[in-house]
Amino acid sequence: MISPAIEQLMKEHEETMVIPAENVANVMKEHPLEHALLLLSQAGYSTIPVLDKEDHFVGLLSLNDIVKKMLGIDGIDTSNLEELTVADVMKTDVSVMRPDAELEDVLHLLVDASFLPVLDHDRVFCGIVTRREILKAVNYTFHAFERKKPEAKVMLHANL
Ligand code: 2BA
Repeated sequence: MISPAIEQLMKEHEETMVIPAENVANVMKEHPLEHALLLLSQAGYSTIPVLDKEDHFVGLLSLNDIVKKMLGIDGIDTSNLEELTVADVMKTDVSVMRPDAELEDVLHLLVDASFLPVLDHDRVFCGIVTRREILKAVNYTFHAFERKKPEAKVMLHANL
């Protein structure tokens, strides 16, 4: 269990921990793979969320998944992408989180995933929590804990 004093300090970063949906690059599952390749390259990220027309999260698309489909016997062949859509190559077995997820669970999941899609109870995509934002909050917490030590200790004792 994470100590309440530490959790309280981490919560001071709560607002910036989630990158809201409107700032997250995404693709539609119906997009042709060629178009998705263009979007991914322009966004500059290695993996981005896949949504349906109602903004439900349906999976993740990575550059690696597309490149694998482009590999022919004679090397790279983009014509292999013509017949395929994002839905044909996206990963659907993905760790996700709710907006009110426990910090401890989020930290555990971010050991293996570089970001977690945040979904509401209808699986509508709300944004992502990235390792980077969490590490920034952890960094802040380590420094703030030292500065606020007496205050934090009182909290720790009060919650024991
Ligand atoms: P990657 O694309 O593999 O990026 C790994 C790390 O490289 C990122 O970690 C970030 O620190 C840096 N980075 C890559 N592209 C960047 C860019 N265009 N601008 C600024 N920094 C960039 P995190 O920030 O922890 O992100 C973890 C993963 O979350 C990223 O992995 C990407 O798959 C996804 N991601 C992050 N922000 C995103 C966004 N706005 N839209 C879509 N996906 C995003």
